[in-house]
Amino acid sequence: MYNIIKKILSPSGELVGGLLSPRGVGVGLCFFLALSVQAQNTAPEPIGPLPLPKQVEWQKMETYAFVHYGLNTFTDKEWGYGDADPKTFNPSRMDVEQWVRTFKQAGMKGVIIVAKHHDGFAMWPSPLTDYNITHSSYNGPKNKDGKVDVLAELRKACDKYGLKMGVYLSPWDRNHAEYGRQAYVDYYHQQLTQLVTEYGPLFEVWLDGANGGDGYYGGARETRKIDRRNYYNFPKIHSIIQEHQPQAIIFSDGGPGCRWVGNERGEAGTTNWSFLRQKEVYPGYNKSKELTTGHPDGDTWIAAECDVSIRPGWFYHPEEDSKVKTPEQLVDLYYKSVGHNATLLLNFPVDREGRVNAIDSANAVAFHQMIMQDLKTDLLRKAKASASSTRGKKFFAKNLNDGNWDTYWATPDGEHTGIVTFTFKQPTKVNRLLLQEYIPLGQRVKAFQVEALVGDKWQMVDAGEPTTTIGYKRILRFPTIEATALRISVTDARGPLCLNNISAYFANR
Ligand code: FUL
Repeated sequence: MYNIIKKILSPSGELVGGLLSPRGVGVGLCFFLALSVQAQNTAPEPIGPLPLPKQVEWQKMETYAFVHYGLNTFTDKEWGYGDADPKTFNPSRMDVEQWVRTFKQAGMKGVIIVAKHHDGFAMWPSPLTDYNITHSSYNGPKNKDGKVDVLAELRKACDKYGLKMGVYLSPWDRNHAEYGRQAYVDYYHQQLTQLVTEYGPLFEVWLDGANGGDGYYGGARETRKIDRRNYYNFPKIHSIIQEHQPQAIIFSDGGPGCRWVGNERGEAGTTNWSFLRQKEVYPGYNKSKELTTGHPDGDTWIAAECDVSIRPGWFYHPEEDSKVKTPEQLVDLYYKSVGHNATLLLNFPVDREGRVNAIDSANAVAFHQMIMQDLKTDLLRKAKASASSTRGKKFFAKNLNDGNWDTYWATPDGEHTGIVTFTFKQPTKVNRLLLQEYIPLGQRVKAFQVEALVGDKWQMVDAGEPTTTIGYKRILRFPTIEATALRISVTDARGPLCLNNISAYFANR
C-alpha cells in the first residue's frame, strides 16, 4: 500500500492534483478516501531511550553561565588545599547583579554557582561549618537572617533578570576533618539539603567527579582515598535532590540528568548520542573519552553538557587577563557544543573586585551578538519544502520550515532513510545549516548528507566534519555557496525519521 501512496503523492507529500481532474474525479475521490484511512496519521512510535520532559526543557536553554569564585580567587589557586584563612576572601566592589546582567546580555539562560569548591569554603552561611562566607572579610548585602550570603544575592539577581539558578557542590572537601569517613558523607548530605531547600528553584545541581586525595582535612594534612563509586552514597544524594527539586537536572560524569562531555575544552563530538549505558558511568569515570560521543547503545537518556572556562583557569588569575577567549573563539565553541547536540556551560572566573571582569564581559556579549547575527534570518522559511516520502498529512515536509518546534516531518514505519529538498525562489547565498530531531520521540539519525543545487548541478556540501548524528540540534558550517536548492538525505537511522526543524543561514563575516 505504501508504494501506491508514494506514486500518487507529489514530492511534498501532498496528493497530486491531476487525480482530481474532472475525468478522474470519481476514481480520485475513492482513492482519496481509501488513502485517508490508510495513510499513517498517527505519530511514529517513540524509540528509547527517551528524554524526560525536564531534560528537553533543559536542553532548550542551550547556553548558561558558570561562576567560580571563592578563596582561590584571592590565593591565586585552582585547587585550594582547604587551609586558607576565610578572611582572605575580600572583594572590593562585589556586585552580583553585574554578573547576572552580563550573563543576560551574553544570551545565557541561567547560572550555576560554585557554592563550595574542593577547598570546602561555603559561599553561603552554612551553620554546619565555620569555614563559610560569614567568617570572611566580605561585607555585602545581608540575607533575611542578617548574614552575608552570596547564594541569596544570586537568587535575587536571577529573579530580577529572569535567569535560572543552579548550584555546584563539590563532593571532595579538603577542609573537612571527617572527609573519608561516614560523618563527612552525612555532612555533605546535610549541606546539599540546605541548598535544595533554601534558595528557591534550581535548574541544575552539579556533582563534580574530581578528587586528588590530599588535603588539610581539619589539620591532618594527609592523603585520603575514597571509593569514588560508593563513598558519597549517590542514590541518597539523588533522592535528596529529587525530593526537593524534582525539576532539577543532576549533572555528573554519568548523569542521571545530564553528563560531562569528557573534556574541558567545550567540545562535544560530531557524533554525539544523548544516551549512556548508565550503570557503567559514575563521577570520576576513567573512560571519559566515551562521554564525548555518548554510548550509541545506551539505555538511558543523558545528554552532554560542555563545561569550559572563558579563561584558561576556572578561577581568576590576573596573569590570565591577556588570555580571555575572543568572541571568535567563543563562537567556534558554540558551534562545537550547541551545534553538536550539547549545551554550553561557559565559566566566568569572577575577579578580585567581585565582578565579571570587563574583558570577559565584553567578549561574552560580543560572542552572543555574533551568533545572533550568524543565525539571524532563516533562509528556508520562504523556500518550498518537499520530501521523498511522508507519513501522512500531519507529518509533511513543510513542518520542517514552519518555525514551530512541535510539528515535524516523519517517514512511514519501516522507512529509516529519506530525502528533503528545499527550493529557493532564486539563487541564495548560504553557509550554515541547522537541523533538529524531534527528541521527545527519541534520537534517531545515524548518518546524513547535504547537497546544494548550484547552477544545474547538485554538489556535495562539505562541512569539514562527519555528518552523523543530529539530536536536539546540529549546526553545520561550510564555505558560502549560491544555491537554488538544498537537499538533505538521511542515509541511516534507528527508525522512521522525525525531524522538526531545518534552517539555513548566510553568516556574513
Ligand atoms: C573540575 C574541578 O576540579 C575544577 O576545579 C572545576 O571546578 C571544574 C568545573 O570541574 O572537576
